[in-house]
Amino acid sequence: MASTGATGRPGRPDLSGAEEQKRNAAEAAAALIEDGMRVGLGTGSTVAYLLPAIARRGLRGLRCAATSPATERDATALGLLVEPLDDLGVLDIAIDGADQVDPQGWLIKGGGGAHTREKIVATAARRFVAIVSADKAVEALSPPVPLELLAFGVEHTLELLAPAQLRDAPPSPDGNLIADYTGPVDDPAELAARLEATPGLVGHGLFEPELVSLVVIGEDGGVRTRAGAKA
Ligand code: DER
Repeated sequence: MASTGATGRPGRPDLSGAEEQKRNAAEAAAALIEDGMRVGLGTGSTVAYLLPAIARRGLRGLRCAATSPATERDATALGLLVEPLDDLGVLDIAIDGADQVDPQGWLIKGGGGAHTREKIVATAARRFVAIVSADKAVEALSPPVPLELLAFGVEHTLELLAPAQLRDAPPSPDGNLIADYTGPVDDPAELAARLEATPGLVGHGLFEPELVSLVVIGEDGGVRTRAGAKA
């Protein structure tokens, strides 16, 4: 018989600390989804709680776009309909984890290397909701900032982006290399502009506040939310 633990709910085991907080944030965000919505699904360990939370709701007519092959596989296994982003048009909502969230609403994403597709999906959605455990809410952003780089001329690109180094990670699903910028992140807007002006950069993990509609921060026993700058 499945253990219910102190939660008293079958299939919902007791968790503690950051894992419980991730689950609380994910379940609160899953509650924002309604029948018939077009939904962007992020990638990572917090989204691993989101996918079953969405599936459990038994909503009708959901159409989802995934930000990674892993999410597509996991969502499909849970019975969610996953389609190419370009078949869905504008998404109603996208929900994803983050590595850091600062008080101004900037995010750093890409710990799992999926940040380029994640930013495309976040931008394709009317509402983008970030779900994080409480430790991800920081006073100031700090390195690393994940990067995705074209393989062509990558040593030259890394010099332009210095300090930056390739990550020991597989290429992205789009065949690009994953790297990290390791310098200061004192002015995220200035750094984002510098990264975007560098030839060879495909994507970076700084998400500006204007991309984010809501941040759901999981806590022990609940969540708190912060409105983002995107209406
Ligand atoms: O790799 C990513 O971009 C993830 O979304 C990351 O930002 C959050 O991953 P986590 O939920 O495993 O911490």
